[in-house]
Amino acid sequence: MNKSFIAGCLLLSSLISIEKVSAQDHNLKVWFTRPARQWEETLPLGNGRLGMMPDGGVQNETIVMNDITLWSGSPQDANNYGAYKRLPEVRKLLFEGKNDQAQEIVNKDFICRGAGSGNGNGADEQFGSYQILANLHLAFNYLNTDSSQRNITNYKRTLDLNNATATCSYTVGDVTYTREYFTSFGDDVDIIRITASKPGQLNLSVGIDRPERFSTRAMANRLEISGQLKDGKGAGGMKYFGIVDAKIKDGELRTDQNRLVISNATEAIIYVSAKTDFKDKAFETHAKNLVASAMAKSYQAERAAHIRNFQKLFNRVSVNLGTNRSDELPTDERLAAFQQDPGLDAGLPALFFQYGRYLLISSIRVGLLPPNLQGLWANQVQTPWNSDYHFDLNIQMCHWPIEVANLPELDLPLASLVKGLVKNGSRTAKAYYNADGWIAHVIVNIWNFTEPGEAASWGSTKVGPGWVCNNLWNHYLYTQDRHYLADIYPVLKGAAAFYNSLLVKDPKTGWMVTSPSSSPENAFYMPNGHIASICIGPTIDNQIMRELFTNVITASKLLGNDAGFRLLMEKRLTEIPPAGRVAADGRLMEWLEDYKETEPHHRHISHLYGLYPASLITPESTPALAEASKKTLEARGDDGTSWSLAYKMLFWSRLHDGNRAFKLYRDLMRVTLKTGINYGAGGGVYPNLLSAGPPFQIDGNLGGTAAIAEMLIQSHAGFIDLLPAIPDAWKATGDVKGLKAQGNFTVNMSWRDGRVTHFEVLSPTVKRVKVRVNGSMQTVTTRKINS
Ligand code: FUC
Repeated sequence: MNKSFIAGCLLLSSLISIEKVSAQDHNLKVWFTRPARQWEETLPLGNGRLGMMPDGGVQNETIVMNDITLWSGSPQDANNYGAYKRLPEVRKLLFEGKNDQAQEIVNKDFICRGAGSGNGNGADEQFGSYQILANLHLAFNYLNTDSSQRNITNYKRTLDLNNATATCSYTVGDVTYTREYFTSFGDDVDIIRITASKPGQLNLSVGIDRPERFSTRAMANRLEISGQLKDGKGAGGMKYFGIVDAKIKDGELRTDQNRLVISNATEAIIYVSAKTDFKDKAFETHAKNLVASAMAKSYQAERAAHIRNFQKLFNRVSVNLGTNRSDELPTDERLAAFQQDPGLDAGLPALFFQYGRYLLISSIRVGLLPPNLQGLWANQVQTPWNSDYHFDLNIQMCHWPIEVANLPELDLPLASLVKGLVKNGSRTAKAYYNADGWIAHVIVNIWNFTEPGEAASWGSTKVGPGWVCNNLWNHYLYTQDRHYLADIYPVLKGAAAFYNSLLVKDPKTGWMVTSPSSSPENAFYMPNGHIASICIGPTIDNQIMRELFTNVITASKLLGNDAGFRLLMEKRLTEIPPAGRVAADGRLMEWLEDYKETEPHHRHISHLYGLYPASLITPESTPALAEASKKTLEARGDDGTSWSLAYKMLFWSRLHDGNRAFKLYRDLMRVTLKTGINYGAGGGVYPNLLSAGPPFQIDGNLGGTAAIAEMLIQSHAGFIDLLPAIPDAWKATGDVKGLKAQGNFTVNMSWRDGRVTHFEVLSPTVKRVKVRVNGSMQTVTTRKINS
């Protein structure tokens, strides 16, 4: 058979599968038959800057509004400049095995000055907190309806992922009311259209407020809200400004006190525009211009522009994992049914996967900020952990699905954030470690905070620069964009230079190891029974350096620069510890010494960094380390916070155990309504499918999305692996279109009984690429696409 004939068959088969997929995709809905009882049941809308979460209340509706730039706090210098002088002392104690004494010094001198994150409650400190922008209140009355008929029927509340629009409808008496909400990807405003099925039946008032630091005023039939947050220094911090305006059909629009009052209308379209002064001195004018521009268009034109722009990204990928008989169930009931029999609803994981893509598009705008711990959705002034950028896993996990899920441009705001940290991070590197390069420790905010946190046990971890460089590098691996590589090279080099400066020679092993360091958030028993976190050469540092130094070498060769630094990196690779070592009990060692951990089921499993996101450990290239990784996971146990469940799904996918990954996915789909901070077992999702640590953290959604992709396709080991970890539950039949593989390849495939029946690989120029299909390695020719 000649090649073009094969390509033709593949093309035809993929076209057939595309049709099947799009039929399936119409069902991408999260929906309920009652209003939300708490925020965690509301529906998230977002356009990368603005967010909106309507609760669908019939009498009173609260819509939580957000702007991703709205932070309290301010830039600061909390470095302890003398710290590095105590390094020799700390290092000596660590070499002598006196980790607890070393930790005392770290706890005193190697932390930030001042309040730091405020123990995760930094809203009033200089660190600040990401905050709610406002609550929009809609109060309805149904006066025209006879009170005996005021029962509510046909209630339905839906988020449709296909068009990034929420709706809510219900019937009161003989009038059906419909609300449609979207955060426009057109004119960058929030829009709510409310209609009554009979003329003149719409009566409502609209108000806007926030828990603190605001004033509202009504003028010319519109509302304005404005205020200034705390900067943590006793002066004024970030300013914000918002407008609520409306267009009505029939009836009357007026203002009363600080509310818009709409009477006897048939339709009302409410526009909310908001801006902050984050990098925008003319924010008030810009907010006004946005609302004017949106209101000058017809509702249908604005809605069409919104959907068109959203779908440019969203429609790149289709996923069908088999039967989804539960589409007809409201999402809360569907989640309950899934726990009973997860095999019956392959539509839920497909929905969850696309929900992750939807959340990424909705919470990231190119040119602005990466998603924070809650994406951009927050209903408090003091959000959990300040909703900051946690650099010891969380921010990185949020970016893991981006490339494989074919949304590469959404990786760029993280690269910008990291580039913006280099200046402060270099100052911090000098202050604490007299080091070259840059470091950001665990807690990072929009004010470029790079200092350690306020306690040694969690706040002085050093994985941040290397781990985030893994994300930056990943964008290059998938896109092959040389300009981008040249742009981020100084960031990668600066991170590598930092680790290089932190190395000392361990007299016991002869290896060059980081000192002082720690394995993120975990602690161990010393031989004397004392507990410590501070150590030398934790496994994750060794893995991160091995990966980062290798990437810097590769980049410098590709870019033809820095031969001297490259030589140093090559030398270091021969001097640092290996990517993993196996302990007497068969597990991968978390530390250089075989310490016993204080929490055997700890949520972080940082020493498996080499398995995911790095590719240092694979079942094929390092079978012994892969086996030790399995033992490690078994000992750690399956339970944990939502992000920990998602991470374990990823690990098992890399170990090619699809059923175990699927079991963890089922655990991740456990419903909770709890909101208190949890560090242990019991993570899951809220009824609206947002991940519950608890509290709501978006990392569990995005980590879970990455894991579902990882079960279907992998490309980290030098070839494209199709269905590397497909669970029994998805084997019967399925197809995907548009997933990406490293090397800028796009993959379409379908399968039956767990075996790939058709596939094709596309790329901008025709290439030969290795693909593992149904267990056998093939070299295939790609089909050319424009991209
Ligand atoms: C790390 C994790 C916690 C939580 C916090 C935001 O500290 O250990 O579980 O996710 O980040």
